[in-house]
Amino acid sequence: MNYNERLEKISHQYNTLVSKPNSEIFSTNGIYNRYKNPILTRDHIPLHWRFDFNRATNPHFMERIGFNAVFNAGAIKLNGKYLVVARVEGNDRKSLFAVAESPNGIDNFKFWDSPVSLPQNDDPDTNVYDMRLTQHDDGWIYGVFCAERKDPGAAEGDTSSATATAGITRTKDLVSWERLPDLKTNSGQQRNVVLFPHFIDGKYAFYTRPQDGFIDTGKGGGIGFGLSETIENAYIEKESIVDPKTYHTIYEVKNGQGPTPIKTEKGWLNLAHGVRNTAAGLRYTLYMFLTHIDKPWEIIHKPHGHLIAPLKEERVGDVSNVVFSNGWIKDDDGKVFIYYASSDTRLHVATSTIDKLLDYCINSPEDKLHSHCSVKTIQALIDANKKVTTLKSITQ
Ligand code: M1P
Repeated sequence: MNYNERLEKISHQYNTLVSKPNSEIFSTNGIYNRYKNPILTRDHIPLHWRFDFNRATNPHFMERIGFNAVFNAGAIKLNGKYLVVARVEGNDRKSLFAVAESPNGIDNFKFWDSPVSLPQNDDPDTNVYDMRLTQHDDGWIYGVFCAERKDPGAAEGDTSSATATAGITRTKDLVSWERLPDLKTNSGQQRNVVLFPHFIDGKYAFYTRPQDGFIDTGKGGGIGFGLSETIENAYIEKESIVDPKTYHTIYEVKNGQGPTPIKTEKGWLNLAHGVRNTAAGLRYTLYMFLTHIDKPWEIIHKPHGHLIAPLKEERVGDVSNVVFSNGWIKDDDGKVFIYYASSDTRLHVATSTIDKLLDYCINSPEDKLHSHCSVKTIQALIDANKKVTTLKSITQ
């Protein structure tokens, strides 16, 4: 194929993909609906980020800059548009942030003209990812993300060890970003840090995830909570654990807060990821809990197990058996758009409502941590159902 033929074919494929309608899939669990197509993949990356369109310098119309994946995205609704700040990973393994916009939250996501140009501090980061967006009481939209650097204490020849800290940036429009110093805590490292939207006792409040190492949380772990006097030099002296990692649960190895919690009349809805080990490696699933309206560090309801686990094609990707979420949007009518990524490869949406998610959190049984207790919970439902006429009518 010559330059013109390739240009025409690739442009046609791209335009078809980014304007493809999405459709809701029937949900047997009734809690949320998945959608037929991922909302963003590496093929959604604009062609002018990838190809040199100059015929003289690129006569074969070849791709010059390759992208590997689009996944874990922060989300916000601004001026009527559904916006995600996605983790875009290049073929060079570097992640960056890029804003994509949709008119309805479920399809037609298109990246803005350029990726986010994130300012650097005195100690430049090597890699950045997983931004959580928080519209704060102070008037700014904050992006808190993982900033990764080579471990300065790594032994000679160790070219893998890294450190993770929480980077902080703020904006009013997702176009211009101001970089603030990274969060300081007394834990070894931090990932999955989320800024709470309100001041607590006049202080900035963060969900944290203290960890001893870059991947292993060690004696740290669990979703933590702590306060900082200022955001310009954020420092948390003391973290308390809101939701600890726990033996024989879906968050046995580690867990992390997902997006900024959503305020409801009955408390704060929280979405988090839990990680357990298997013979096939780590398995990441998403779970929920409800926290006290005035004490967002106190769990008041927590359903057993996962809400979303990798399903069918979601199970396979660069890091298989993973679902991860760091963004959701609540609409004025109570609809909730949950943006979740599968296997560190692509981004999806699932929809629900505040009513359904509250019902799920409040009325699903909790994990009683033993098989024999699970049997009792199931038997209680069976016994109750025996008295219900709808069950009688379908089993006759
Ligand atoms: O690869 C799965 C996820 O691993 C990390 O999450 P956590 O710190 O909880 O292990 C992150 O790198 C995340 O981006 C990634 O999706």
